[in-house]
Amino acid sequence: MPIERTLVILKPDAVQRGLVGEIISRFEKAGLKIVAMKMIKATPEQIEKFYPSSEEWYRSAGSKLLKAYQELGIDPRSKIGTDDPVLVGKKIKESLVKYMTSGPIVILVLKGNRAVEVVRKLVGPTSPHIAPPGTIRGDYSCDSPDLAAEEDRVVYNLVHASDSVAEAEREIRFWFREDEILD
Ligand code: YYY
Ligand code: MG
Repeated sequence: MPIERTLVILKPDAVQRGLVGEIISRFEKAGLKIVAMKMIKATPEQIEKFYPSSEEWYRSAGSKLLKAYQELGIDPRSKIGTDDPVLVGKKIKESLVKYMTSGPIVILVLKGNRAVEVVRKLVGPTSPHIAPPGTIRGDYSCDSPDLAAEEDRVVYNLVHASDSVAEAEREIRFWFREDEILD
């Protein structure tokens, strides 16, 4: 069945910059249906639990940042004090907690044909400076990992989107009761 549900979070920078309508509109125009939505100010405990604390997640996020530094010609040790992917991933998670709790967020469940993959495509790659024009991150941000590191934070990339069908179901259950999701 190609009909899927996926979880999207409009992060504090999207809300603060007044981009909520603009971003939701892109998902709607692509044919996805909003089946649940709420606005909250997340607690550090919620964000800590929402992003996995597994070595696999740390390594994946850390490796992505190390690759970005390499492409930008930057020595990771000068920016974040280590080049160990797992340690870098742990630092990313700490900064993510600060970022995601810095203001209100909007959480949505979107439903549609191959929703997980389609939403990731509309959102674009993690770093806005690489995200192509036409993607949400590419069109509304030019942040990059080197700039973020100068200011001791993660990249402000406006949107979270689930990256697999299994993760999407876990993430949806994390924020919504089944009776809060419409069909
Ligand atoms: O799925 P996506 O949001 O594109 O990236 P993840 O690897 O899941 O990381 C989650 C979150 O962490 C990312 O949106 C910003 C921050 N981050 C970062 O600033 N730099 C990285 N190299 C990896 C992650
Ligand atoms: Mg992710």
